[in-house]
Amino acid sequence: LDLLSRLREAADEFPPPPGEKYSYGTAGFRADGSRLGSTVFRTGVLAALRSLKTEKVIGLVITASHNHEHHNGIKIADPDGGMLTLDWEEYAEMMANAGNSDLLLKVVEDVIKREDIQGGSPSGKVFLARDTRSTGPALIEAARKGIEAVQGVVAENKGILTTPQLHWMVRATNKDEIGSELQYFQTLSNAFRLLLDLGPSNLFKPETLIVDASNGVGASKILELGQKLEALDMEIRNTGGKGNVLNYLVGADFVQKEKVFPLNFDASSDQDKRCVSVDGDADRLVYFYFGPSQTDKSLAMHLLDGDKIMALFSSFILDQLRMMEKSTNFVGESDSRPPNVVIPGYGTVKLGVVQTAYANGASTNYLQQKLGLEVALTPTGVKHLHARAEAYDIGIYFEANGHGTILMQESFVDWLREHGNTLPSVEGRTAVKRLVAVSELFNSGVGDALSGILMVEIILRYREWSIQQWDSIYTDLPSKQLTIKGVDRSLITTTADETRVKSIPQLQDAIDVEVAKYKAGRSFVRPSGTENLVRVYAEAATQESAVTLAEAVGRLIL
Ligand code: NG1
Ligand code: ZN
Repeated sequence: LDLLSRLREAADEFPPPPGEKYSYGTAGFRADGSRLGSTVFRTGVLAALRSLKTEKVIGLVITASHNHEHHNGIKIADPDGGMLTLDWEEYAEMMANAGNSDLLLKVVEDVIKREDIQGGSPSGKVFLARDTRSTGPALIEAARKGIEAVQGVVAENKGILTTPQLHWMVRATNKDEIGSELQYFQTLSNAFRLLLDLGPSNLFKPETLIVDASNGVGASKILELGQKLEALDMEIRNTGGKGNVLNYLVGADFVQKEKVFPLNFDASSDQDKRCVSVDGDADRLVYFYFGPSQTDKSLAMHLLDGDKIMALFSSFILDQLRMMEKSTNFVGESDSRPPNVVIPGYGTVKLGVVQTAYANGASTNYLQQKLGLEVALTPTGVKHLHARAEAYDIGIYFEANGHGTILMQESFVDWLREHGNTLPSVEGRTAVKRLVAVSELFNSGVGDALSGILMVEIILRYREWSIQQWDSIYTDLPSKQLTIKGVDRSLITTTADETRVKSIPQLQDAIDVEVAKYKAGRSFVRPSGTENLVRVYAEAATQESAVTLAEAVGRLIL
C-alpha cells in the first residue's frame, strides 16, 4: 500500500519493549515514560488513520494526569472533542501490542481494509500536545513520526496544553471555528464576564481564591486565564519549577484521596480561605478550606469534592430552568414535579445528573431528595459518565475525584438561541442567556478544571456564599478509600454499577457481613482500570468506622 510505504522503516525505530501488554483504559495508554516510545509511535499511526477515515482533525495528548512525574501516557481526542470511540480503542490495543514491525503492518493493513480508508487526498491532520513531564518532548517526537509515517497526514504540534484545551481546540477546528489557544481563553473569559453581567447588580465580591496547581500545566494556564479576568483574584501556588515535583503531595487527586492539604498550604495562616486544587493535566478540580473540625476544636481540612461541585452546578441550572418555566406563566405545581421542567414551545427539558459508586451517599441523597433530580449511576471512568449524560438535554456529570462537566445538547442550545427571547418575562429571558453562556463556558468533550473553577466562582457570587456556606448544603458521610496491591485484579469483576463483586460470590457475601456491622455502612471493591491494583471504598456514620470497615474489607481481598 502506498499509504504505508514509509511505515515499516519508521516503526523499526520504535521496537516495543518485550513482554509488555498495553490496554487502552479509561485514561488511554499509561506506562513508565521511558517505555512508551513504541506505544506512542503506534498511537500516532492510529490517529493518522482515524483522521483519514473521518476527514477531520484528531488530537493526541501526552499526559499521565495525576500520576507520578515518571509515568506518562497518551490519549486520543476524536473529531467532536470527545473521547475515542470504542471500536477504535480495540484497534489501538491491537496496534500497541503487535510484537514487531511486521505484525504491526499487518494490523494496520487490516484496520485500513475494515474501515475502507482511502489514501491520497483528502489529507489528514493530527494536533499534538503534552503536559509538563520531562519525557514529554521525546514522546511528542515519537508521535509525530507515527503520524507522518502515514502518507498524506501531517502533525501539528501545539506545545504544552491542558488535556481539555487540546480537546477544545480539536472540536472548534472541526466546526470551522477558530481553534487556537487564544480563542479558548477568549471563549471562557467572555462567558465568565457575560455570566457576571447577567447576575445580580452589586455583585458580591469574595476573597482571593488560592489555587494549588499541582506543579503542572495548570499553573501557567490558570495564570493566563486570570490575567484576562479582573473580577477574579487568584493566588497560584505549586506552580512547578526547581525541586517542585509534579503531583507530589500536591494536586486534586492527592487532596481528594488523602483528605490532607497540599504542600505550601498552612492550616492556620490559610484558615477559612477558599482554596482549589487541580490535577497534573488540569481536567479535575476539588475545592477545600481549613476550619474547625466537626468533632473537636482543632483545624481540619474540609473537602468540597466533585460531588459537591456537581450539587452546586445542578441547583444553579435547576434555578434557571424554573425561572424560564415561571416566565411562561405555566400554572401548575412545578416545584412538586421535578426533575422534568416543561417549557412551552420546547416541551420537557430533560435534566439529569450522573455519578459513580464513589459518589458520597449524602450527595446522591441531596440531588434526589432536595433537588428532585434523576441520578444515574455508571461504571468509573469519564467515558461512561459522559455517554450517559448525553441522554439528557442538560446532563451534568462528575466523579467524586473532581472530573466532570455540564453537557448541553446542541439542539437544546440552538432552541435557546433561536426562541429564548420569545419568553414573556425578563427573568425568563435572562435565564436563557445564562444557560447559553454556561454552554460556552464548558468544554463539551471532557471535564475542564478551568471551566469548573469559573462556574463555581460565578455561582458563589450569585448566591453571595462563602465556601463554608456552600459546604453546608449537605454533610458528607465519612468515607475511606484504600488500594490493595499484589493481588491479580483481573480475578475481580463486578456488576455494571460496580457496587457488587460478581466473580467471587463468597467475597461479596463476606463484604456484606462486614458492612452489616456498621451504621450507615456501605462498601465495595473493584479492580482499577488504570493501575495494577484493587480499590476499596467504604462509608459509615463516623470516620473511624469508615476506616475500620475499609480495612476489614481490604483484608478480605488479600
Ligand atoms: P481507576 O484506576 O479505574 O479507579 C481512576 C479514577 C477514575 C478516573 C480514572 C481516569 C478513582 C477511584 N478512580 O480510575 O475516577 O478518573 O482514574 O483517570 O478516582
Ligand atoms: Zn487529569
